[in-house]
Amino acid sequence: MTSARPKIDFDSKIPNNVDLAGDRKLQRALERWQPNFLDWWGDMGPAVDTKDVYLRTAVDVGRDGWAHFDHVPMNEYRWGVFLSEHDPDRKIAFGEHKGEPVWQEVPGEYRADLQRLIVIQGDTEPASVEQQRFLGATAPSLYDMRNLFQVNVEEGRHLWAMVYLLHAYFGRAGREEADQLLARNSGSDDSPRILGAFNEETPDWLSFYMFTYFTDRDGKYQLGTLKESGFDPLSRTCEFMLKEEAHHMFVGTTGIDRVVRRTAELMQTHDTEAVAGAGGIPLTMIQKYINFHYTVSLDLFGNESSTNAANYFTAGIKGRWQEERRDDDHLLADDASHVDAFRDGQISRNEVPALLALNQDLRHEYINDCKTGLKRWNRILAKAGIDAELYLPHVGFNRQVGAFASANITPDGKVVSESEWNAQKDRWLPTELDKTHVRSLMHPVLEPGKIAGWIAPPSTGINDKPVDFEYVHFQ
Ligand code: BYC
Ligand code: FE
Ligand code: FE
Repeated sequence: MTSARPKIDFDSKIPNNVDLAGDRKLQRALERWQPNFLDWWGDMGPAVDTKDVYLRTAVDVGRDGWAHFDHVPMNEYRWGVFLSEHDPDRKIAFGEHKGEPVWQEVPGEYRADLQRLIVIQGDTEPASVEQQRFLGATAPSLYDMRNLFQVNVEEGRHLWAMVYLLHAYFGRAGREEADQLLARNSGSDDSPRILGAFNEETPDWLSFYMFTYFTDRDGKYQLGTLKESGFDPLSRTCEFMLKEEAHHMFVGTTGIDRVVRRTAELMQTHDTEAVAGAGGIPLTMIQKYINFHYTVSLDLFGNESSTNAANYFTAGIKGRWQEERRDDDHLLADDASHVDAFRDGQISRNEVPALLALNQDLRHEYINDCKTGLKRWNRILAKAGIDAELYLPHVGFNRQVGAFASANITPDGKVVSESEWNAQKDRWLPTELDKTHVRSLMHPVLEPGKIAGWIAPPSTGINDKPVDFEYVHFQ
């Protein structure tokens, strides 16, 4: 078996390994979209003026050595189209086309569904850049500022990844959708982003770390299911995106590590839980931020019982997390499963056909992964001799989508009346006062190696550079 690795063409306007130069019509269409992207980046992307930033750029799609690090001016970042290696023997792993060769073109009967999935995926990428637009102005260190911008340029590239698919495979309708991806904006009244979490604000760095921990992790799981797709270009695109995604989650995980570590230090030094006065973020506030970001991210998995998800699976266009490692028939036509439900004011479960339960299946994988972070943070607290634990709230808490959307459930899983929920919610979710406190700590620290007082320094730098490396240069 040969596995062809198309060479990356870096000389053309749009770096790519999809032989754009061999399809002049497509190349011209994407080159027409490119200035619109750059205008959008200028208007909605990072608002801080920098000379250059120590960024990683994708230069290959293989396992090793796929990235190159250097200082580059942000608007000269080489956003490109990179698909992972082509496997000519790849077969569809699930659904009614199981065992058939994967598709290199869009099957007519799945066109609308595939386009919808690609548009939803594509919509989240620029949304996150918009949400994070102003964070650079209050970065706790140059190291963190660099990580923010790395995440931003890569989310921009993920937009390119979806726009390429829309242009290459969905004709005029795809080109129109590609334009719409730049026309909707996070939080806009008239044309908001499609999914709830992407219209929320990311106004401070605690929110940013929570977002990259919890919401980028939804990205990891959704991309993981699209990587299974029978539509091979989508699969290969997502496989490569997942490589970049790992860093986004690293930023979230270690960011929260460092906030928790600093809070623990301040608690010890001042011998109190009330570290706000000492310039820290109290554990109770960190918990409220976890509660918020975790629950809006749970909503991103859709309804517990979903015919959309069943149809995607049966069609072979969206699989399960690690489909090929599942020990079943990959058809699920005869299987049953349980999904969360809320009935007669009680948390309960419904038995449904397994095909309908795929959103919940993915949410379940996601929740287990989220737990690893809580373990880490609680280990940091335990090591510091602090007798308190952070936790994930009950799956029904604060939900706007799915079975629990109409329920009032406390973080520890108790059903309460609406008035009780309202009376207590300030104990569970960030209040204006909490947000004001966190915002009040957000002052930029621009000296190499220095760090803001509310967060511990990172343990290592990026790409073997020291922590005090000049990750960002200013004009
Ligand atoms: N907000 O049958 P259901 C990322 C809608 S993140 C608003 O359960 P389905 C990233 C739903 O659209 C990954 N609406 O839906 C992270 C449907 O509408 P229609 C993004 C919602 O289709 C950080 C209706 O409710 N990628 O990459 O099974 C930074 C019925 O619901 C929401 C994807 O999501 C919501 N939260 O599941 C940067 C992958 N939830 O058709 C990037 C593609 C549901 O009735 N998307 N609805 O009008 C999908 O696979 C699915 O569309 C969803 C929803 C999982 C989102
Ligand atoms: Fe992304
Ligand atoms: Fe991401």
